[in-house]
Amino acid sequence: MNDVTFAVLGTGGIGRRTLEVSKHKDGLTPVAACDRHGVAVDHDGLDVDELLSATEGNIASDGGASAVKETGEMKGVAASTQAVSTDTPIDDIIAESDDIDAVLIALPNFEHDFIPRVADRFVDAGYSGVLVDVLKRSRVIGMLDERTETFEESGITFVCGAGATPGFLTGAAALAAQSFVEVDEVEIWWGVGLKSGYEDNRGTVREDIAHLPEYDINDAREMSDEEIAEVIDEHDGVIEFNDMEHADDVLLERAGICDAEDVTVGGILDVTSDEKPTTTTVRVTGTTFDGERGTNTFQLDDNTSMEANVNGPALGYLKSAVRRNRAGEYGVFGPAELLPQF
Ligand code: IKT
Repeated sequence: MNDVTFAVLGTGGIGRRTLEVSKHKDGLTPVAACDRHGVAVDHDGLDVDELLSATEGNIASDGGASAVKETGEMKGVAASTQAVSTDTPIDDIIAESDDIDAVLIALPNFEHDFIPRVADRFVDAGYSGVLVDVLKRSRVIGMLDERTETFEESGITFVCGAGATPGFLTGAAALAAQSFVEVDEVEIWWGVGLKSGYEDNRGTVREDIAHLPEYDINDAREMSDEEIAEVIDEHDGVIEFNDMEHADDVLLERAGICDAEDVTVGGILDVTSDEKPTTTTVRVTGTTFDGERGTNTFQLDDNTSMEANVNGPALGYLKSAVRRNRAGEYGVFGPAELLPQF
């Protein structure tokens, strides 16, 4: 497992931080990255520092899906000396994908079927390997499940929801559930402080706003940066989310741990501070074989950043999926079914 090559689709907060985290991981070589207007490929390994400094501070508010600012000056990946401008970035990566073990899809998913459709393009091109996404919404998992047979025939191992939540925290819930023979409730409660990280993570914030009761995913996609800023101001920079449609529920259900309706996800986002406004906690309540009722609790340290807690696991699940793929295991997997590799 010391020879895993991977590509990143999207160089917003998640795409770029994944590249950065991979520098600290043994045996993971990033060989391709793209955004809407540029693609960089080097099968011997990208120069991550150069790519990061070229893209740092110039991503667009859609989280890296776009790369041209109002000035018309080329920004994003196209600004890297390793990159070329392109109108077909995903196809360009697909064309190079024969030698790529895994592809991390780090694109905003404002249209629910967007990630499944990206997967279809890899299938149509004959790709066999690993696809990993960090999607959030419960309803997308069914769309991927429908493709299970196709992925199996293609030799694709697809890991869905491999960020923090769903992802890391779903996996933690699956471990915490092992004490019980009956799980009654899973509560996931996250805290994110994003003062200095706000610019980098505007795509994630936009996705979060779609979870507020007054908005939906279409509103969030269409809103201007100013309108997003107004929503944040209306909440004095601290927004609480309850009953988020996060795929942790269906991912825990499909792993046989509990019913989807017994899972709740919520949290607090504070863009006025880098401190977490609340401790990220997973509480799993259930009954043991010998009749005791209890709650197992898993907490993240307040000092570990969202970037660390999303991108470490995303790469951990990617490595795990490559191992499965090499062993001939194909289809759709969730984070409650795989233990991420370190
Ligand atoms: C995600 O990207 O996984 C979801 C985001 C929450 C991250 C929780 C991180 C918790 C922590 O670092 O303590 C959010 C819903 N966009």
